[in-house]
Amino acid sequence: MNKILITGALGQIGSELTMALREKYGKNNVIATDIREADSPVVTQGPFEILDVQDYDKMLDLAKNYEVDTIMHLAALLSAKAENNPKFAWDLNMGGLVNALEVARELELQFFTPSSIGAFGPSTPKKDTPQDTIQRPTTMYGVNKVSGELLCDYYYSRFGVDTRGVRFPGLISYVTEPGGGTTDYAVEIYYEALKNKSYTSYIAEGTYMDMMYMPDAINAIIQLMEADGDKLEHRNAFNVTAMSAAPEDFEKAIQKQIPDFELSYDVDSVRQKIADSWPDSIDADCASKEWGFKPEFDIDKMTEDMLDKLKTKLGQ
Ligand code: AKB
Repeated sequence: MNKILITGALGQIGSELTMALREKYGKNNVIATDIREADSPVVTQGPFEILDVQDYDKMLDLAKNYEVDTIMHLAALLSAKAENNPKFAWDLNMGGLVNALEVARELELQFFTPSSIGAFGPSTPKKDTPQDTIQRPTTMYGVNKVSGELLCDYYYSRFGVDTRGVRFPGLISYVTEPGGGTTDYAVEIYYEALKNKSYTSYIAEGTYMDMMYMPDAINAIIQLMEADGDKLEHRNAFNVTAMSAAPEDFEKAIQKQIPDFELSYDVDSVRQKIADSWPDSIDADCASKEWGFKPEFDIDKMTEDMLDKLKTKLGQ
């Protein structure tokens, strides 16, 4: 991995991954692309191009012109948004993925794309969900993610494309807010804790989902991409997680820093149904064994850092 093209670079993962990769591989070696421009260092501090991932010809041209050897495909609609617009989600999530895989096949590039805990469904074992298990998701996002995992495996076995990926849990970060996910409450809660000392959760008490702090997610991507391919058995959809948490766990962790913080609930049935169909806790053993995955942040360490960084961001 020397020269990298990123799609969806202004999204929640992309905006931090782009900057981390530029730091490590040199700013001119990381070409950020997104469907829109924004006032962001991703756009101003290195190569940036407008790209709609449904435009195969432009994606191929950019990859050729910049002579990249790796493509990281991040552009996608998240779970709640996909559920509101399933046909568009299929077109964007699957159309974009197949275009990116085709570019990787054509130019012999290394390839990364994230899957998600959304690739599991109600018939999946809920606790310590194994790496290889039943995957019958009941959301459009989940259908996209399972299809994507299979498609990446197919491009590896059929065409020899070096495809790699992880199943991300909810990702928590202070840089860019997620948009349209089910786990977004776990980011909003920190903003509201600082602004109002209170938060109303759209996810019910006692609903456990896996979560991870963004620095651990960025390290996981880089570590997996740099791992010895011969040692990878699973390649495309490694379970990764740092914690299994419910809203009241965030409440307790925040109260250690802001004692008068209050949590209340006003459950959103659409997102609650999605959350209820996902595992409570996944098992990341294969990622640890095959490429040394080891997250650094638990909920308390993450909360301390998150509140600290957000205070600066919000000018408090
Ligand atoms: C979402 O909630 O849709 C994402 C995910 C877990 O894939 N954060």
